[in-house]
Amino acid sequence: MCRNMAEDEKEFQTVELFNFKGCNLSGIHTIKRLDQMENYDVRDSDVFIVTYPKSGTIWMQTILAHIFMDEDLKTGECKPTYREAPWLEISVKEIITDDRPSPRLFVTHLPYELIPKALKKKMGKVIYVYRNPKDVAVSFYYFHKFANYLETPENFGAFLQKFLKGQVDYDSWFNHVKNWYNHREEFNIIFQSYEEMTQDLKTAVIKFCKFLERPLDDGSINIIVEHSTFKNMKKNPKLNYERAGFPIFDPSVPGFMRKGIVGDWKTHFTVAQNEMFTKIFQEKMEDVPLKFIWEPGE
Ligand code: PPS
Repeated sequence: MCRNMAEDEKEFQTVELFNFKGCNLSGIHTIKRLDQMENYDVRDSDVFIVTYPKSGTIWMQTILAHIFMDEDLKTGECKPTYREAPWLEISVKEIITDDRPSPRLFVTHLPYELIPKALKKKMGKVIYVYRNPKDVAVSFYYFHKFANYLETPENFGAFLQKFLKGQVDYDSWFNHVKNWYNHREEFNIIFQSYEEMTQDLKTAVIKFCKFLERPLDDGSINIIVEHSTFKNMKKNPKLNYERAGFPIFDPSVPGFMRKGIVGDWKTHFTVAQNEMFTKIFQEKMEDVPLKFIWEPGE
């Protein structure tokens, strides 16, 4: 159920979505903050991790925090990664008057249309991580059970319909990926597949270091890869978000670090759901040449 919201700030009270400039968003957001972010004062040294939800955001937070905090690498000591690379559009007040030293790291799920305008003039750097949308849908389904600010789905089939129609926080997966990709010339941007990170994380980390002009020796890169495995992130409270956001999350439900695998959709989609999804994907994404990996080892 979507509704229009008055153009003012509000507290989170409802699981209903509201529409902001054409994008469905959840009650965790405020209009005031979204407006502020469109004109955010981006520095050329800023680095933005951009993802649709459930596409590997906190994984990238961990990797980039480690790439830039290299003196902490040996001990693994760092602030929680949601402090090292805070959310642009969600109420961490410090972001408004953000005087962190450069380079500042940010994460955001904002669609192309709502991103700070300065980024579109090639200010800052963007790493856009995308994941196959069948696994995104499954991960997002469980996240709806975990996050109290999102409507608990009746069942997976009902959720999948909403996901396909963009009746979820941050709207349509298809529009998100397509619009960021189609406007790529406006940004300093690289695209990274989640699945390729699961296959060869070291190559991905080397690619990030090169793009970010942050040369690290092989030993440091190996440490980053080791700290960023699913197994190690899951047991590290500074990396796994265990301490972030309570009470907006239900601690009895698997949270941010759920399974971290490729192809979980195969145990959730019926044959009919898969056929329908594949058809819609092919229609909507035919002009987007990004490589999608649907199964392990593909
Ligand atoms: S959020 O809420 O949008 O910020 O979630 P996000 O971090 O984008 O995505 C969560 C999914 O990413 C998986 N994840 C990982 N996979 C592999 N390796 C590592 N290190 C890793 N860290 C997080 C996490 O398990 C979620 O996927 P699912 O399929 O739900 O397990």
